[in-house]
Amino acid sequence: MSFPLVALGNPLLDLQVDTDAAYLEKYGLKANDAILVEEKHMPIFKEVVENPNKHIVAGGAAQNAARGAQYLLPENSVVYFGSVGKDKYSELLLEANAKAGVKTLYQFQDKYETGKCAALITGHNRSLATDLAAANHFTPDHLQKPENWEYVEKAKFFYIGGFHLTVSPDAIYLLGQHAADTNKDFSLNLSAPFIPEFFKDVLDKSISFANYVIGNETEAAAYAKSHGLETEDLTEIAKYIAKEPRVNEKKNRTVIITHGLEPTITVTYDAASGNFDVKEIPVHALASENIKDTNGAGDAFAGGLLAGLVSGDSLEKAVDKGQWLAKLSIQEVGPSFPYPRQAY
Ligand code: 26A
Repeated sequence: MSFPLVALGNPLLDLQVDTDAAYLEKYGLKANDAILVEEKHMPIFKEVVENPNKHIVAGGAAQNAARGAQYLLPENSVVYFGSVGKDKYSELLLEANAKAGVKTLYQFQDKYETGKCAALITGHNRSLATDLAAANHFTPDHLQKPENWEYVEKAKFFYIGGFHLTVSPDAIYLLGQHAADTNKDFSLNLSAPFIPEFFKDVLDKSISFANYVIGNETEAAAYAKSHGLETEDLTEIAKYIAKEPRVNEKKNRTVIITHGLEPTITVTYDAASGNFDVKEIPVHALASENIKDTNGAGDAFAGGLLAGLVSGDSLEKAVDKGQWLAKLSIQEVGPSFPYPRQAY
């Protein structure tokens, strides 16, 4: 029982439904985006629940990645932290994590319901509208409880969902400082354009602890904009992120940017030599007719990548595991993986 990987994020239940452009427009949503809901979006949840064609599946970006990483890793490899309500929704999430083999260490809230995300699918796009509810009330003292901190101390690798930047920066810094002090790996996902756009300072501080930063092309573009970079070139943006200050100067930083069906870009900045190592790694394309939906594709990529990195694979192989797992996940409904387990 070693549990090398500890992940932190917002546990959510996904209420997924196929819809159309008119419905998204009615609520001012973009086809491919992730937002936190405002009052005007609240009817969406009732409307999705009442839809006979809805799917209710375990979600939460980092939780999906945790299940994904455990899919490829030996038993008892992944621990997940987040905050939920004491309700049937959290029971469902616990069940999904148990099935995937993820050890779940939730903080339970008395006064709030488990968070939910309306995953509105149009073609190969997904619009995610989230009501964090209990997930918004995670506090760092939950990590510090001796029975939980034990897992932090045992871990070798941390993964933070960027979405959690809106919830508990102090929990992220606590894990980041621990990783820096003990020379462990610390990874962070940018998660959505609104994170670099509206949480720039928290993001910069979180990145200072990270030796792996993961994102996609729209998140990289939002990062470039919020940091005043005069480039839209993904490799240049990745170089900038890779070179930002590091708390743990013993580890170089690698930035991994996915780009749909275009090759994944990785940039590692070697601080000692001042050189950048740039790689382009092809994706595992899937015939369009075999795609069920892309909800959770990025999380599956992150999960496979983490599994590879935790196992000590080369960066190329770890990225390939990410591509492989993303390809499996987009053939399932929602952020899910096929069972019985397939071998990489
Ligand atoms: C704070 N927000 C907006 C969120 C999320 C989120 N996970 C954490 N925090 N908004 C959407 N998701 C999750 O992203 C997955 C797809 O990548 C959804 O629950 C969905 O499973």
